Amino acid sequence: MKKKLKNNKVAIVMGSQSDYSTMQYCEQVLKILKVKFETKIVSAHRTPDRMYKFAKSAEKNNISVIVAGAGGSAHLPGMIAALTSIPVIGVPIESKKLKGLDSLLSIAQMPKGIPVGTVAIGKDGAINAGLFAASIIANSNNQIKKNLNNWRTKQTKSVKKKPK
Ligand code: RP5
Repeated sequence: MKKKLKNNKVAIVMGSQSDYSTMQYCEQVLKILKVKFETKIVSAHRTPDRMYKFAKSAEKNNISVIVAGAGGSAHLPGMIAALTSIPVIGVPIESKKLKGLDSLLSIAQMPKGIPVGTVAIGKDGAINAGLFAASIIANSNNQIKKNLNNWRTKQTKSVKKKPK
């Protein structure tokens, strides 16, 4: 069955305002690739009702991919993934005490049954989450596929043959 074109939106969520300095890089990538997105603060432990409502209504709100950034004992991506079958990409936020290793392990080490795609800790992860989300959308949207391929071609061309 062909996916309806309107199902092309990415939701970027994060556990705290403090995560935005990292998650803004995901927004930047989606803007460049002209992927529609919405951004929200949704915390699994501080606003559990908001998280539940967000995840349960994501499909009817035409969300096709969820990017969830969280730090510390980062259960947000896994909790959202448990509430919806929309693909969830988790971005481990760099935590102060353990430098994000705690976030990475709690997102990546999901027990079998509920998968969460996991990217690198911090800015690189947020950028790759945007690219990953765009590549999922590109499966059913030729324009986004074109934008993504152009972006990659540009990246390839920007690599010099010799160091200065
Ligand atoms: C998590 O706790 C958030 O994802 C954030 O990374 C971490 C710390 O939050 P704040 O204390 O900075 O609000 O919920």
